[in-house]
Amino acid sequence: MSNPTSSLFISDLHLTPERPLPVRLFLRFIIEVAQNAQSLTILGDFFEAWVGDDNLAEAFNQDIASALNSLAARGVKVFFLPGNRDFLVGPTFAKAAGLTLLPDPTQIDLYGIATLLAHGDQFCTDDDAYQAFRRQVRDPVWQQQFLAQPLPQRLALATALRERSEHAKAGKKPEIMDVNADAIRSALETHPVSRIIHGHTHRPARHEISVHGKTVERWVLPDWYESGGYLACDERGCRLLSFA
Ligand code: LP5
Ligand code: MN
Repeated sequence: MSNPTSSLFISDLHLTPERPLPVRLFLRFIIEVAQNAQSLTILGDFFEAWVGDDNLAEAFNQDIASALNSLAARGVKVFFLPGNRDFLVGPTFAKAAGLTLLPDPTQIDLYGIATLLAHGDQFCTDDDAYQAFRRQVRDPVWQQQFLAQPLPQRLALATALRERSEHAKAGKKPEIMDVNADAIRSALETHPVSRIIHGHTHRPARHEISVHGKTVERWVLPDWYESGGYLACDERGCRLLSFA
């Protein structure tokens, strides 16, 4: 389902030259699906790790930015809401890729339905170690200090952090890495929407929540490790579709 009146949502591709399958899938997805849509919104963790826009010097990142730019050139609007891997994406990348950056979360009107877009990590409030880490790396002063370090040092730090993260996750119960129901309800108090779309947990599904007697649908996007997938929305509603 992709036509000039549908809006597509993807997340958690974790693109890196070290994992060619998702890269190939994404480049095909652009030509076969996204090119024919009205918009493509990336809900974070598009890159395996983004250590600063000066890393656009790397050919791989240039190629990805150009691929995204081809959509803008065809009139497809592209939006990017960052995740926990690529929250340092900035205006230089946005310009190179022809896209618009969105804050996390962002409320939109999607074919008349108030919809909240988020990466999803902020809802995983049972994961205390992660939330403490998140507070540290989202601090603007900390980010400035990080970005002031030479690029090779930042890349090495990101690799070390990825390893620590994988090690830490292996020792966590799966349920603490899912969203917390109260965190979702609290987001719905601030943003009284009828639909939430997010990624991060890699647990693609459609959930229904009842809030003050109103039904809210929560769509969770898939990752792209073994096959791709996306949410396609139009005036009739949303559907999760796979792309292999
Ligand atoms: O990413 P994913 O899905 O595997 O796991 C996340 C949480 N992990 C992270 C870390 C990222 O994977 C690494 C990001 C690297 C790129 C960023 C570059 C720019 C910043 C560079 C900073 C040096 O987000 C993981 C969650 C999981 O989601 C599920 O929700 O559990 O959280 C963790 O694993 C965090 C650990 O529990 C705690 C980590 C402590 C590390 C402390 C080091 C602090 C030192 C920082 C400065 C060197
Ligand atoms: Mn994530």
